[in-house]
Amino acid sequence: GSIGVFDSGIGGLSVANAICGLLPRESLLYVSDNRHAPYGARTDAEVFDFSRRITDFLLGAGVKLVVVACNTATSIAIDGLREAYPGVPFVGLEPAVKPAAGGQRIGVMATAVTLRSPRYQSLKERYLAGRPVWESPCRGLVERIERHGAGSAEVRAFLEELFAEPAAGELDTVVLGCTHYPLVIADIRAALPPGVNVIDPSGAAARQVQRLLEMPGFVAAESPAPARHDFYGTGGSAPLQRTLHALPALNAGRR
Ligand code: DGN
Repeated sequence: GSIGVFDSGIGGLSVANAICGLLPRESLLYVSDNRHAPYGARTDAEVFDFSRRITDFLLGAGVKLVVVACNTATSIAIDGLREAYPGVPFVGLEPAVKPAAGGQRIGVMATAVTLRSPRYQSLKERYLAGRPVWESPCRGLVERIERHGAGSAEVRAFLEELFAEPAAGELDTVVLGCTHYPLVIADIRAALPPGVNVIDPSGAAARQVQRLLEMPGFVAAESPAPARHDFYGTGGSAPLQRTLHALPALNAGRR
């Protein structure tokens, strides 16, 4: 079986790319639910329903593990998914608050849904209690990344303006709490002063997948077979196509 990965759009490709870098023999099946994006603008019930339908599709295609490569869907749906699919291993994505704890002036970029979710609130309580944290729902950034991609004038202008907010002044640590943001990490770094610690959780998520696959019951991918990477977009594939060009490792296994 392959590894199932889904997001509301192309954001989860940042996670898929990290998985592929760490586990190059594993095949991937990726779903971009761009017909229903952005999830940040949906009700909790809708996000849960989309997540269930995608999980059904992935399991029907024989995946051995499901990566919820979307902070928004994780914060709303992962508990319900684990309950609804007993025995299916799920890996979720959450704002990497713990590794940010060493910072003095911490910023968290995530969707509004993630920022107000009890899961994020309790992570913050646990690791950053009493510290001032600058939070931005980055309204419109996911759409700009989907539409225009990394390095575009639209994304760059958005980030310049975002970090020019007085409240964002002198950040030394920035948490990427939405899987779309690592796709534009170079633009984020360019918009910040040098030396800011930008935390991308996709490597940690990939290691979590690796740990799960090492547990008894999983069959390791066979070495001679080349890994296969399949991508579906529920609302068309243009953003996927464009983004995959920039991710050669994923592109190489594309069928
Ligand atoms: N990529 C999703 C996340 O990590 O939260 C958000 C995209 C969206 O639908 N707003």
